[in-house]
Amino acid sequence: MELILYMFETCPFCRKVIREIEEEGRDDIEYRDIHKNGEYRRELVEIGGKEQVPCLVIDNRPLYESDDIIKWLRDNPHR
Ligand SMILES: N[C@@H](CCC(=O)N[C@@H](CS)C(=O)NCC(=O)O)C(=O)O
Repeated sequence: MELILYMFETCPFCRKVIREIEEEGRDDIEYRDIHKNGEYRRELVEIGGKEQVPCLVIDNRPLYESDDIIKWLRDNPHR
């Protein structure tokens, strides 16, 4: 499964999600910082339809909302 988190560093909702990822000790998620890379920003809008972070893209399907992302992470632990 391909997991990509679109984010930027100072976004508090992103930090909340990243804290969860770190607490779970996951290494299966690629971070794409939309403030550091314009290509990532364009990708996010193309995949998700809006420039809102955090967005976890799960095999090309966008999941917005930090609480929903955290719930998904807990429901789908990395093995
Ligand atoms: N309710 C959302 C809020 C996310 C949010 O407001 N993110 C800000 C950055 S800190 C953003 O992307 N704003 C741009 C937009 O919503 O278009 C969540 O919990 O994920």
